[in-house]
Amino acid sequence: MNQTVETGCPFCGTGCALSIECKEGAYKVKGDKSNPSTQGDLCFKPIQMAKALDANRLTTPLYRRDKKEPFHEISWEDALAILAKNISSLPKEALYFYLSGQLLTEESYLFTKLIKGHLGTNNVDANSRLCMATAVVAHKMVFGSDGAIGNYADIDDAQVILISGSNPAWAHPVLFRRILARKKAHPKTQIIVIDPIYTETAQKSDLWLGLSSGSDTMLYNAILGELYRQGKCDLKFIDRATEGFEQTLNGAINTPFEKAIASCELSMDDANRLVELFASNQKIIGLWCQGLNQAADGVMRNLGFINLFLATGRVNKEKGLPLSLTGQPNAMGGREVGYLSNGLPGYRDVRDSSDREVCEKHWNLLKNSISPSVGITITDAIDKISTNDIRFLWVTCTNPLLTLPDVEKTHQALISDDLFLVVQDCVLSQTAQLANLVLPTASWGEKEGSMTNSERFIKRVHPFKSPPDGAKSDSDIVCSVAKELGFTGFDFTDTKEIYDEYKMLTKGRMCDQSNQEYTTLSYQWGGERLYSNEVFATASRKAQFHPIISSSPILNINEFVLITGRTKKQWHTMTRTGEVAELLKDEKEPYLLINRSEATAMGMNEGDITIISNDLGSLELPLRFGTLAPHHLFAPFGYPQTPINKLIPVINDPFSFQSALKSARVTVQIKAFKKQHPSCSESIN
Ligand SMILES: Nc1nc2c(c(=O)[nH]1)N[C@H]1C(S)=C(S)[C@@H](COP(=O)(O)OP(=O)(O)OC[C@H]3O[C@@H](n4cnc5c(=O)[nH]c(N)nc54)[C@H](O)[C@@H]3O)O[C@H]1N2
Ligand SMILES: Nc1nc2c(c(=O)[nH]1)N[C@H]1C(S)=C(S)[C@@H](COP(=O)(O)OP(=O)(O)OC[C@H]3O[C@@H](n4cnc5c(=O)[nH]c(N)nc54)[C@H](O)[C@@H]3O)O[C@H]1N2
Ligand code: SF4
Ligand SMILES: [Mo]
Repeated sequence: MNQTVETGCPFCGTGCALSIECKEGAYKVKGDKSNPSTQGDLCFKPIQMAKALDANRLTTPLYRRDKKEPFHEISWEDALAILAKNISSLPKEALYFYLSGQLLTEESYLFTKLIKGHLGTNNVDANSRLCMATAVVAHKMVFGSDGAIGNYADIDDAQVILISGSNPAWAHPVLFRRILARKKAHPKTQIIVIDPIYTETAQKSDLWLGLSSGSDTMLYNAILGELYRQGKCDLKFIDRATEGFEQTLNGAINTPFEKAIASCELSMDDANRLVELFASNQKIIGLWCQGLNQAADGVMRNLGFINLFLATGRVNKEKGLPLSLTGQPNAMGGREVGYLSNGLPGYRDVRDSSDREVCEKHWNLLKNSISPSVGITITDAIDKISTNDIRFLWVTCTNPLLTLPDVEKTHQALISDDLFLVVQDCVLSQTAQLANLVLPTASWGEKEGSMTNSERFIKRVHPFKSPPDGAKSDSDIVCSVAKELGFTGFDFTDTKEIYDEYKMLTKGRMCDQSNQEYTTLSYQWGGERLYSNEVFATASRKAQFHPIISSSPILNINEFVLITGRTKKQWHTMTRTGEVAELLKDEKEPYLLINRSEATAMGMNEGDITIISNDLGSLELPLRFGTLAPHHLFAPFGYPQTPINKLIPVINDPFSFQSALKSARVTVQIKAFKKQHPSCSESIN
């Protein structure tokens, strides 16, 4: 078909709207200039991805009863019957479902309706547990509801752009371009980066605070205490619109400023600069992502960061605000439909009886069909597979073998003879390779639906090509299985009908979109900013300060902090972007980033093969030099041949149950010198 199709990018949470020119089976990807959120900008990932949409695609369901046997191809009819039989033959407590922020809203909604409504279990989680769970909890604690409070336009007139634990130059490129555009238009704009690594974002900033990993809470407490000492907190705003300041401050001023800053391994000049900026009247927009979310004290890091904005009256257009960056393209939509183990559509909660009742009525279910108990999280589910309490796992649009902490533990659970593993994916991912049943899906460019981006902007996605013969859309699969199980309420003729059913569950809720027309859907729920009237979604209608418990990480002698994160061109476990030559340029091989001086002191050089290890195991990686805080290393986690999560223990934040995936303690030693190493050309092992 020769035509132009409006759709959305399937990669990061920036959520760019795209316009695809289709001509004789080739796709030219451009930005959709008519979209108010991303204004026609885009990066190279979707442009290049469009060249390899058909690479390695699954086209028929695969099945084996015994995981040690090879797969054989089966019909969809048989696949659905096998799936339904396995679901109905087990008690609902033994079922578990694992979804993804890369699914479309309609798909996540259907799964939620099937699992929480019809099957009556909340044993469902999404990879948002590894990504945004911490930010969700922090938003609820401070503002009373999930939902990022600001919008991208706040970048355009910000005087200070404070980025902590986020590398948007790689992970949110279009947003980063918007930041650089602001700087270009107003050179006095200050870009400040708090990150143990001198990332590309830090390299383009005005000030890099290369703090020691894990010292964020110490830093934010220290800045808060110093602002107070200098009389620079906005006491009128604090009094008028917030609660909990005094208690929070008491904790923050405990440690003397100099001592706290020294323990973050930062200079007093840099810390004072941060205090000065918060003390000024300048508009500050604060952006953060996984450097604050994926930690054992992730919620505390989020709260500590947000406290600085609350304390200086920064929750508005004039003085700025904190804006949490979302990772996946539709993690926001998934949160709105309530796909995490405690949620229900419209930001509802399974623990609330009226929330349950509304959904039960909407779904024509009997009262008490929805369970009031919060389901277990994915890392708990992995434990419960090992103890045989979970015996069925259906994984959709995520590759947990490589992305959950402790790969060996996950592997042992997934290969268990007693677990029936279903994987729904468009390619044979590493997780799919361990399954009993593989369901081939349509993918980006082949599906109809909607997505919400990081600034709460909802847009439609449309197909611009047909899926390979034999692949079904995720929505289709859920509806077919539901019908096979004998449930009614899954007879939709198109995704409009699904959305129209879902949107009524948002009526009167924070994420209200009930008046929106599907065909013209292009809408920022909540308006430009949330809470601009200083009325918050908490019980008292006031924003809540929370005291921060600081924790300083302690390293043993010879230990390093291994930071894990992304590469610039690849997407997570590379199942799709790994098929595109242009996106593999400079990123074909995994690597370990180290400070040159530390490597030299250990007799290592660039290109040498190192062994990094800890209690969980070891991995071999070639060395690259970079600039990091002392005793820090970095390795990208997505390379299947060197699964970094082999070295990440399961340690979860106690409030969000998000895993501390951002770092692990390791030692590093040399395995082999690079071949052309001038002093030694042979392997020492
Ligand atoms: N190219 C590309 N883009 C992506 C993705 C991808 O796979 N590839 N994935 C998307 C997804 S799902 C997500 S969640 C986002 C993630 O986006 P980001 O969070 O920006 O990316 P990360 O690389 O995970 O880590 C961010 C930064 O946190 C820093 N950090 C580590 N420890 C600390 C600490 O203790 N304190 C502070 N302040 N910083 C710390 C790291 O050094 C790193 O630079 O990216 C999205 N965009
Ligand atoms: N150490 C460490 N670990 C991490 C992180 C980290 O920073 N450090 N980050 C965490 C974060 S923030 C995230 S978001 C996760 C990401 O982790 P995952 O979601 O597990 O990783 P992906 O590679 O994005 O997996 C997506 C899967 O969906 C498939 N897929 C693509 N399109 C479709 C579709 O339309 N339908 C279906 N059914 N399948 C499809 C792809 O082929 C792929 O197998 O990783 C987490 N793990
Ligand atoms: S910035 Fe993110 S959403 Fe926009 S085109 Fe790039 S990957 Fe896609
Ligand atoms: Mo993520």
